[in-house]
Parts: sequence; C-alpha cells; structure tokens
Amino acid sequence: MPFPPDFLWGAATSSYQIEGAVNEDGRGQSIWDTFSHTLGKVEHGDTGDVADDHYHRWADDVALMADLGLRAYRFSIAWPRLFPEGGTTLNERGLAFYDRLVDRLLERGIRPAATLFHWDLPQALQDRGGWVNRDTVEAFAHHANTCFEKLGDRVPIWITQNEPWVIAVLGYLRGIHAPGHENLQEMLDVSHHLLLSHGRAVQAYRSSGRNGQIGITLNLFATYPKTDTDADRAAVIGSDGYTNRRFLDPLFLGTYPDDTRAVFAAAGADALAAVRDGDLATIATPSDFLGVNYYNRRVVSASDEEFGWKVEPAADPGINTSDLGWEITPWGLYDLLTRLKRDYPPLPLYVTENGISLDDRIGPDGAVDDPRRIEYLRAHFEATERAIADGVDLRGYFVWSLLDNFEWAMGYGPRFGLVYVDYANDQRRIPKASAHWYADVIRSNGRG
Ligand code: IFM
Repeated sequence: MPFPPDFLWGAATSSYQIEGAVNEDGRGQSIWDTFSHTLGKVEHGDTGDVADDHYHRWADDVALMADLGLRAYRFSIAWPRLFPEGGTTLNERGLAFYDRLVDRLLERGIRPAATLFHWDLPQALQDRGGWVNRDTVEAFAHHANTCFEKLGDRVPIWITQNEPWVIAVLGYLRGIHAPGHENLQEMLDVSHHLLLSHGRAVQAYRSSGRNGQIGITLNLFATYPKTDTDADRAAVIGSDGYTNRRFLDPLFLGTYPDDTRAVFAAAGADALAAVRDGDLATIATPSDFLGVNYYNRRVVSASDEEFGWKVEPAADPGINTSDLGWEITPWGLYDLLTRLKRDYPPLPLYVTENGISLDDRIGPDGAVDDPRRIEYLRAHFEATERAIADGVDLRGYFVWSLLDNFEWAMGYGPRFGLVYVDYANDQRRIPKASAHWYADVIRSNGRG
C-alpha cells in the first residue's frame, strides 16, 4: 500500500474565505475588505463580510471535520485579527479565536496546519506600500513570531506563505486580486519580498525552539507545449521560469534563474531590483517541507505577447473540465511531483490544495450528489499514489476545500467544498457525496 500509515489526509480553508465577522473582536481591515467593497472588483459585489460565518460556527465545523475523520486541517490565521494596524500591538481577542480553534482540533484528534498568510494583508500595511515595501517583511516576521510563541506549542505544521505567484501576479500585475495594481516592477519586488518573508519566518521558527515543521506553499503548474515544435518547447521553458522556477530556485537552489531575469529585462523590469546582500541566503534557509497546490495543467505556445509565450485555453475535447472550465489533468500532478524530486534537493512534500469547483445543487432528497468531484479526487489520489510508488516523499494531502466559500474575485458562485454551504438558509452545512466518500478514503488509508 503506497500511502504510508501516518499519511496526513486533510482538508484546507483560509481565513477571509470562510470566517466573516470582519468587524468583530477588534479585527482590523484587510486589503480584501477594501477590494471586495470596491465596485466592480468581485462578481455580484460579493464580499467576505459574512462568508461561511465560520468565526461563529467554528465548533460545529470542527465537529464536522471529526465526523469526516480528517487527520489534519489546514486553516490560515488572519493577520489583521492579531495585528489590526499591522504593527506590533497584539489584539488578544483575535488571537483567542485561533487558540480555541487549535485546542478543539487537538481534542478531536485533528492535527492543525496553520498558514501565516493567505492574502488578507492588514490594510494599514497596504497604506504604507504593502508587499512592495520591504518593511512589510519585518512586520510579517513579527506576526509569524507571535504565532509561534502563542500557538507553536500545539500547532505542529506551519505554512509561511500561500501561493506567492498568485499574490504577486494577480494582485500586482494583472490587477484582478487585491490590491489591484498593474505594474511589472512591483510584481517582481513583491515576489522577492514574499520569498524573503518566508525565509525570515523560517529563521524565527528555528530561533523559537519549537520542533514542528515549517515550509511554504507554492501553486505550481505542470506545463506542456501546444505542439511538438522547438518554439513551443521553448515556450514551456519560459512559462516554467515565470510560474515555477523563479520561486523554486531561490528557495531550494539559492539563485534566481537567469533566463527569466532576461525575459523581464526585455520587458523593462529588473527581477533583482529589490534583492539585497544576504537575501538569497535568507530565502534558502532550509525548510522542513514544500507545500504544493495543484489544480490543472498549463498548455503554452510561442507568441509575440508579453514574455514570448501564451497560455492556451482548455481546448482539447478529450479532456473534461470543471464548471469553471479548468481542465481535469491528474497526470500533471504526477509529472509535477516527480519533477520536483528530479530537479531539486530531497524534501518532504505535502499537497496543500487540490480540488474542483462544480455547480453543486441540493437535490429533491436534500442531498448534494457530486460524482464528478469524487472522480476528480480519485484520479488525483491515484496519480499521487503512483508518484509515491516512484519514490516521491509525499506526507499528506489537503483537499481544497472543506467548505464552499468566497472564491476571491469570483465571489460565491464557484463551489469547491466537500461540504455544501447553503448561504441563504442559515448557512446550513450539507456534506456532499464526496465528503462521505472521502471519509471512506481516510478510513481505508487511500482505498476509498
Ligand atoms: O480558493 C483558492 C485558494 O484560496 C488558493 N488556491 C486556489 C483556490 C481555488 O482557486
């Protein structure tokens, strides 16, 4: 049986996507409060003001996790709950929420995996430049250190940053996520500061004397050429540098890739502008694991656009898609995991997110039947199993997501949850068929 006996089957969420209660217990404003309240930024004007109301329903939600038999739960700590002004004045009432949550998870035998930043930056820090400003790195180190001090005796798994590519590219280059900027140089400076903040948090963790595990989560793309031509194969290398290597290389090889730097230079920007002496060593401070978020493959072709390549839309009629139109390509996960093993020094891996958005509906019998989610997960578990059999050191798997939730600029339309949230009817939770199936998978350690 390839899944090791202590394999960590879990599910994941993030603070802004589920908590709501944005004005309670001294929480400060985050950039996603600002962004979602700006006309035209989020579908249907949706906001995270109430979200899944998890801030009030956390105890029931933990009971639900226990019913599913989850071995681990990945959640994020909202920085503006702990530090409403982004500085060093701790809001004890905000901390108390996570304190209770962690204790209850442990009581129910569920291992907490805490992410220190999943995009809800204190607005006060954004007002001073956000991640473009190097001071935000030190503010983050303080936030991280506080979390280690207050919760580190009970939280055994820490994730520093979630998806720096998304934060930098969607938030600072494409303008479709908070804070909504469109500036290539900012995107590069932000990418560097996010990596640096990871390194600073790992250093703080080591100094704290805690003996759990700490790592970063990257969204990585398995990338393929549209055609078998030299030009499209070169496009794969370009795209891989842009999405994957410019994060992986500094973290695990201690360098930024020269080829991506040249591409950005041709576009008039300097990928190393924000780099100072010692930064690369800080970023490469050894982690205990790498978290991998995987949803679908990426197909690219050569192009005159922007960086010399472009992403091809899902166009293969032989490949099914999610209801967001994302291709279902489980072999990409196998390729990605085995590639990490091949190209980078050995490091334990976790799949920290994987899942599918479907237009789930409550049936006449009151149940939510989602066979396509079961098929999606089954295929991805099988791909994972193959990767483990081929020597990949994978320690756990967190399905995205435990609950339907606020899907950023797309609002509440997409449903990624194992558990349906009936927003209009008192936030009723209905475990979908996939949740019951996943409970079997966990019980049988992968044989569901
Ligand atoms: O909902 C997001 C999550 O916040 C980060 N990773 C991708 C998910 C689905 O888009």
